[in-house]
Amino acid sequence: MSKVQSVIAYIGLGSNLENPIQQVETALQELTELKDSSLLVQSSLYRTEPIGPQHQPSYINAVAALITVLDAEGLLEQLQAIELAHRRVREGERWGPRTLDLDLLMYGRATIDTPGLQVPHPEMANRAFVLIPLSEIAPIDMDIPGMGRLQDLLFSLSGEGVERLV
Ligand code: A4P
Ligand code: MG
Repeated sequence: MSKVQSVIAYIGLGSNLENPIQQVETALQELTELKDSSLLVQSSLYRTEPIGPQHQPSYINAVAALITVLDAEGLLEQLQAIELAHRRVREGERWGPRTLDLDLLMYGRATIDTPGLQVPHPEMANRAFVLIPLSEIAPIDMDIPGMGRLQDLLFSLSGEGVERLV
């Protein structure tokens, strides 16, 4: 029998429409039911100021870690199916409001650069709404391929506009 190769993947969750707290909590529940995967740990929820167009509601963000035997493309497919189930319509302006956005932030130590999938997520190093929840659940000195250590990225970032919900 061949050995199963499991991978740890980090998922970013975001919502700013139609009861965002519930959208994110439901999505976390759905991640626990993902095939060939198990949810290891999830961060707190955060209320965050929008990046991009400012004329949109604040977001609820969180980050989760999964252990999975899906390949990266298969995992993205599963994440998009959850987005669809949250009735997300994918045609608004770039970085505009959404009921649910699931980003594949990291897939083990892989670097992927195809038209449909870039990993690590190209914007994650610039985003406090990703790095702050990530630092709750990942080793603080984790190296993010091509981007640097989590602690250094956090240090050069303002945490303004990111408030942890209790
Ligand atoms: N895609 C490529 N790489 C990935 C990846 N690593 N994870 C492709 C997920 N998808 C990936 O995504 C468009 C295409 O990206 C997908 O079809 C997939 O093949 P999308 O989710 O439809 O588009 P999008 O989310 O509108 O665009 P983008 O550039 O991914 O936006 P982001 O980066 O997700 O940012 N402000 C706050 N405070 N909090 C937020 O969560 N989110 C955004 C959206 C803007 N401002 C925000 C927040
Ligand atoms: Mg996205």
